[in-house]
Amino acid sequence: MKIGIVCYPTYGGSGVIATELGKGLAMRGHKVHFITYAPPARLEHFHENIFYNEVRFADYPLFDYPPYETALASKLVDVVKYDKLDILHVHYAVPHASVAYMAKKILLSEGIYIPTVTTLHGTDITLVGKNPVYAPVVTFAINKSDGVTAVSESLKQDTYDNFNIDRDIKVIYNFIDFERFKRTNKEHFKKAVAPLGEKVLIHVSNFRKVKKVEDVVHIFEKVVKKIPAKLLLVGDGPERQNVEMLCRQLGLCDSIRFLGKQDAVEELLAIADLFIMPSASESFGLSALEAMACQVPVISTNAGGLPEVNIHGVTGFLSNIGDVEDMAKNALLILENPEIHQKFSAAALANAEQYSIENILPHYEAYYEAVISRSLYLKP
Ligand code: GMT
Repeated sequence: MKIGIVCYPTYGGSGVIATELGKGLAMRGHKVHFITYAPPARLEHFHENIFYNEVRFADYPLFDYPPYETALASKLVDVVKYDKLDILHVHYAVPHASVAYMAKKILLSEGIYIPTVTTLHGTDITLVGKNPVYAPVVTFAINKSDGVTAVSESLKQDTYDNFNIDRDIKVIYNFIDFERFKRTNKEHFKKAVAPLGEKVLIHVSNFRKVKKVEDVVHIFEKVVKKIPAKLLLVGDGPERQNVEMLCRQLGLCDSIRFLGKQDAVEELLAIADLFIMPSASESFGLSALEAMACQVPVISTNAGGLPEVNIHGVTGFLSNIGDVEDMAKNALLILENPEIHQKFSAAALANAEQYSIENILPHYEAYYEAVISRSLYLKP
């Protein structure tokens, strides 16, 4: 198949999944065209089946904001037409689903039918998309996609609860490349971070409010009162400064390291004893899955799709949003008991294995084929 992939090229989970999906499809012989405004963060290497089409903006003094949607729709029309794509897969509904619809209509006026698939990732539904500022367009565009997928059962339900959706949504879970995310021996690195054998807690996110990074610090404060520990905070975003201030107020600066955005997250996970994800909303929790693949148990909230990924009492523990007391208690239970830790680490890996790219990617291929054959009769 010739597949067009639209996503945000930044560090967000939707961009990661879209890019890894495209890379995986290219390895399986499909031609994959990424159509984004910058090279996707995880698109590091050349592959003969991968093509990168940059969306360019024509600036004009009248514009306070460059018209991203118009530029993207025009680029989609161009790529679909000249590279003869079979299907267009857009990730994150806002604004990609409505842009795909616009491109589809333009192409139809020229006698070309391009089937579109929209993958709902999380905040496009739970936060941004349901805002009345965007909701009518998001609802319309989801209903007009030829195929719609969501990354968890919880997100599928949230979509039905928040929007007037009259079509089926297929759940295709996030996935992981075990070639990359696996526990490796990084003892030298662990010694540098935790020279006295302290336990290493880790949090990875884009530091948006929804991630509740301040709760990570509060949990850590309770843990470090009981056992020697260090906290690694990986990622960057709008809340970072507030979190830094909180660490200073609590006098924890010596025990907490802000590492900023990191490419080789798996190397950091390889020295971690526990992953903390206290999100207020999380459709799936890809970074928790990455941790589990590296045999790191997870302390998380029970928000959104997290209970589908982090199995309570097996791969980690779930608590109510904001219940830092409970999350700290659970963290200590795992960290203070080597046998429990070992059991949870093994279970984390075992549970993560069902989400391997080898297991999940064929679901996307089959879904594309179904969508394409369903829309054959729509071809002009
Ligand atoms: O919140 C992020 O890390 C980014 C965000 C996105 O859409 O780019 O991630 C969402 O999509 C990921 C991939 O499907 C999911 O694993 C995350 O759980 C989801 N984030 C939220 O729902 C807050």
